[in-house]
Amino acid sequence: MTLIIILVVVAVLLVGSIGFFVLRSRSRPPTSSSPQPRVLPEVLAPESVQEQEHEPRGPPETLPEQAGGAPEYRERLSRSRGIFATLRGLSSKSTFDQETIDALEEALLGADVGVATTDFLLGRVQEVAKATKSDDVIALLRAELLEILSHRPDGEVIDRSLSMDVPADRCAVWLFVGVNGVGKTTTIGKLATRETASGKKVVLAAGDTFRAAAAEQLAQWGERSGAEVVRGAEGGDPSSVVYDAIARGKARGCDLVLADTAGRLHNKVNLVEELKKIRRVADKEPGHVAEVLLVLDATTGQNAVSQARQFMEAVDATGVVLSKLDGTARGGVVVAIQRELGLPVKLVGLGEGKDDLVSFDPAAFVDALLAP
Ligand SMILES: Nc1nc2c(ncn2[C@@H]2O[C@H](COP(=O)(O)OP(=O)(O)O)[C@@H](O)[C@H]2O)c(=O)[nH]1
Ligand SMILES: [Mg+2]
Repeated sequence: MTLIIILVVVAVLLVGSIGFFVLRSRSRPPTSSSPQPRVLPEVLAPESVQEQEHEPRGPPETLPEQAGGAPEYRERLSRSRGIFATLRGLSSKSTFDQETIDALEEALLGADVGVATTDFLLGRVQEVAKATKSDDVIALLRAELLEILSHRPDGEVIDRSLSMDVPADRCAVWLFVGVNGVGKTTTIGKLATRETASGKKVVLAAGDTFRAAAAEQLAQWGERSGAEVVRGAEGGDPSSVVYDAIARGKARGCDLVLADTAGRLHNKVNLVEELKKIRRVADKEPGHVAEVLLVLDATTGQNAVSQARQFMEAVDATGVVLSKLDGTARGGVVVAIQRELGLPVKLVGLGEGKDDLVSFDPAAFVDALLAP
């Protein structure tokens, strides 16, 4: 009897442990020998208007006031400057050899000047080096970059001024366009600060009605800068908001309306049509569109150039604001924008703070990259 009981207990234990091992092996994660589903990277169409996802947020609150006002190009462009370190190191050499040419090419491509403009610059620098028997690669590059950044191909000096040129009794409107996340609202906030400080009466039009948070972000900049903000309902008609802002501005004797727009809609055609409509409406009495500023994000490098081409088809931009030049090594894109698009880069963003928007200064920019 005892023997039977022992046999039954052993049998039960045996069956239990087999069941346990079977279950365990089923729930084990697949080993390297088991095939895994491959996750393919999402392919982005290069020619589509790509937007950068972000939650609109208000101006940074804790930024220290800058002691000297405007930020320093050299300090803010330290990452792009880093790309030119090898080239700067070669500048004192007394021969213009293959090593120098390779370092030049590497620096230009590394700073996202782009293939076409890099080829152009390599050709020009070598040509001038030969003709003048010069071997100072930094001096040669500096001169060529300044030429591209200061003159149009027809030789005319590039005009970077922001126009307030409007018919009598009209209110000047500066319209800001560009994809989501590039820095339109922040640029408007910084400009509102600058223009109100210079004595202008400024009204901000919250033409990005896509999300309530966008108008809220603009409202915070309005509060900070002392500019009045006109906003509509979420999902409302952006043209009406812009028109209301102009009418309000006109009634209160304002000098300038800065109009924000949404960088995204359900599709590209809608966005383009919407922008055209806003422009038409803003140009009606009592408004007059004096600037259409295309905001591009420097951290997107060459993609900013293709984005710009698409916007230029849709709206007649009068200039570019290149944001986020700080904190990116891709600062060379400004050279490609200037040379390949023929649109003046009027303003650059060197940080998130209210004083971090400056007029584009080619000499300060080039020296930030190349000066010892
Ligand atoms: N570092 C840096 N950040 C910036 C600059 N301009 C804008 N930003 C940031 O970029 C983000 C998107 O800006 P926002 O103005 O909301 O873009 P919008 O969607 O085009 O209106 C925000 O977090 C801004 O603070 C800049 O010049 N430098
Ligand atoms: Mg915005």
